Amino acid sequence: RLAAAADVWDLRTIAKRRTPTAAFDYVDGAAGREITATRARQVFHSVELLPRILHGTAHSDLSTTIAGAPSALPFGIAPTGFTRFMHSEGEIGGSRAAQKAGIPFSLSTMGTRSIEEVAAAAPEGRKWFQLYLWKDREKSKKLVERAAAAGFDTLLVTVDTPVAGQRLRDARNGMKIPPELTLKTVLDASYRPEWWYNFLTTDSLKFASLSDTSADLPTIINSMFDSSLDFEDLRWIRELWKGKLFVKGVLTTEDAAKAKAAGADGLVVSNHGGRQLDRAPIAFEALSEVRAEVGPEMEIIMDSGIMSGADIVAALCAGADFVLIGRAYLYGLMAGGEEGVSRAIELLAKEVEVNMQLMGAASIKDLDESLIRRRS
Ligand code: FMN
Repeated sequence: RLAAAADVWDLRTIAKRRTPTAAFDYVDGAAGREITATRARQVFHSVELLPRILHGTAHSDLSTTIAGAPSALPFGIAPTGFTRFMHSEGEIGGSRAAQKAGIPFSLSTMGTRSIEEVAAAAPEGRKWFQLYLWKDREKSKKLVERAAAAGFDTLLVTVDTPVAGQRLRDARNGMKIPPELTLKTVLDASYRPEWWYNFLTTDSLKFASLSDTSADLPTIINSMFDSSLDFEDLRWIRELWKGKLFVKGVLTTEDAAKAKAAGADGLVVSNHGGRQLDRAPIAFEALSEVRAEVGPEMEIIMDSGIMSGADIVAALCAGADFVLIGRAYLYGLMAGGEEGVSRAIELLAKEVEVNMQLMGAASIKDLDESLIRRRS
């Protein structure tokens, strides 16, 4: 079944069938009217990739370096919370698939496996840790220290979540973490017995950093994290973390300049997949001005809206050094655990490769503005 999935959209179709509505919608949905999330995908439809004929590109090399170390592919896995809610293999499946593919895996502060468990699952893989700043600063400090001790090489500090975005699908579904057994969830589950079997027979109901009481997501996020976070805090984290540090959630040139001044090694230009501020700018469109602001040396990672290898190629041409995939990987996870994530990575990698060959690009560094054209 996974082998028959010809692209990430096919994995999404399988995921939808196999996952309870509340879990699928938590992944698939976004904030408000989902305007930013929708545009984040649509924007790629108006980018032309320019073919170069008779360019002698027999082979395209997809490997690159990011945050001071190699990656076999120009994309990695974005940090996502509550991943075992999507599939019982959760972060273990994701990190193993990433290790196998030779790409970085990012573990979220809201992850459902511990830093040490992920390190043990993928000892050879590159691991990044995503930090949300806790109200209790000691907790943040301890997490950062544990990530360093466990061999995580890069810290992503997410700054676009001072409060939880308003995700209307979750509100309508009455989505709770861990899920509550209600008539609605039990009925929904009767269509997806395998998901519930996996969920109830592993220790999936226990989430790493949370209590066992069931609550909706805004309550969880707003009670744990500090909405008064500012650039002083970023400087404090910069002092704590000796590895590479990227600020995740930058969309304007002003913020890019401030993050650089605060000592960030790189930026993740991202609108959180449209899950935070609906009507926020589109990451892809922000790329060239952010690049112009911070200069060619600072590394820029882009995410939000990536569903195909063509999207990845377009982002790299527009000024990103690297791309993260959020939902594209989670659709794979929901469709088939670790194997599904591997399938998503494989499909995207093949699409990147074929596009590069058709565009006459032999390596990732060949991808630049001259190979795309934006149509209005
Ligand atoms: N970003 C974080 O920094 N921390 C998180 O805990 C987190 N959880 C997420 C959970 C889900 C279900 C999804 C879909 C995204 C989450 N994100 C989180 C955002 C992703 O890291 C990434 O920015 C986003 O998914 C990119 O957009 P895309 O899904 O269109 O690829």
